[in-house]
Amino acid sequence: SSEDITEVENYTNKKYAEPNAEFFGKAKGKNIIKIHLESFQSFLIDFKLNGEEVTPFLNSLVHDESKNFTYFDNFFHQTGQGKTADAEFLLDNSLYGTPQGAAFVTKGTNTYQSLPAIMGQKQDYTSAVFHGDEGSFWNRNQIYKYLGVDKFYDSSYYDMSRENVINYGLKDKPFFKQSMPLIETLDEKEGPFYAHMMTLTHHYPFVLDEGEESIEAAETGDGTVDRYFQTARYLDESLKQFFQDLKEKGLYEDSVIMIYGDHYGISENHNRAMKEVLGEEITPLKNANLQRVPYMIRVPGVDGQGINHEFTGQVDVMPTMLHLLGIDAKNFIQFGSDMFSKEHKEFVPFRNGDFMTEEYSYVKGKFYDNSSGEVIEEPTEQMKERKEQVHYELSLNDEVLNGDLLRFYEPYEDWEPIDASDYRYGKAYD
Ligand code: GP9
Ligand code: MN
Repeated sequence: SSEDITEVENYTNKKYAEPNAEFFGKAKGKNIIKIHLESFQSFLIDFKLNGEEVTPFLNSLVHDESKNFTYFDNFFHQTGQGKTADAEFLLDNSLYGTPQGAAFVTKGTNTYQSLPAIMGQKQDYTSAVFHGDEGSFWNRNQIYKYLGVDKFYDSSYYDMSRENVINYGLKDKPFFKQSMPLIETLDEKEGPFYAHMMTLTHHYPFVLDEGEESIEAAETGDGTVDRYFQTARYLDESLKQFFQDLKEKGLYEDSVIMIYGDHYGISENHNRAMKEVLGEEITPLKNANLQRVPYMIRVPGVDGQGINHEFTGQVDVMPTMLHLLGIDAKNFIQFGSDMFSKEHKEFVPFRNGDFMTEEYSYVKGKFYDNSSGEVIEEPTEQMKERKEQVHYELSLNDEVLNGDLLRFYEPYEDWEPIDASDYRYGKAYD
């Protein structure tokens, strides 16, 4: 009911963080290109296998100041069973997925006040998702209509010949190549675009066709872990090529480029091999630390910060984007807050109720001191309160989703509720 949404609103209002004037409105009117790194964990950044960098291109974005990226090295995924779909959901709604299953599927017809719709209504953006898999996977071709995504370029738009496809779908290199003309079509439309590029090759079980690997596999004897580095390099090379193509088409300089990892690629079933690769025991705390995924962003005309150490998560991306666009996040129901804000709160909930902070972590029922790695036998009141808060935040989130509570909420006066029937996907409607 509307009373329930008031309780949620009271909470999200308190979590809201004021924009940072240095960034507010700096992305307004610019094209936004958002790149999804499938199964990419942050430990790959700067990682050397046999003395060689695994992802030299991404590393260059992190370290080359002239490239003007800001890299958040304490950014965590917050996904649950919905994996990729949860990451998409978190980034465009600042809501967590459901504790079980995938909100994309089970909450696929709820009312949302999501980023693509807001950008469309307020600033005339055309939003589009690019993905070389069938449109029905994760219920995308339905829920995107409820999120106000204007265009969905699924596998029917790509040349899915055998040599172009592996594992779940289109390989990343042909994916980015073939996406270029589609992006150019978007660029011809009036108003800026918000393009979401979803990669796929660096996905379990991390396979490439013969001759497509540029580095040797690791040698732990655990094939999943061993191949993980090779597909990561393949993804890295595909990005390098994509950036070059964007530059050639004149689409790089004035576009916001944002890159994020969706979730882990290596599960706890591979702790033995991971210990070998990282040279340390994979304890529950270490595993929680391994849930870092990359987040990097470049906003034309704004100096990159290099490496930003703030503790942040996927739920924080939408309010960050709103502020970059010059839209105050204040009146929206959002569980995250602006990552560039000086008021951003440094705790990152995981979907299972665990959470990370700068000094300590709560993992599988225990508090840990981050610097010593030791269990904190007597947590402080403040720590216990934080744990309760995380629990409360997640329960409010679930109320929003289960009660479809955004039906009862109007973020601003002339907000037009998203009407799914306004959206149609497929070449027939282009
Ligand atoms: C499939 C792709 C994979 O289209 O997004 O999803 P995941 O298995 O990572 O959730
Ligand atoms: Mn995924």
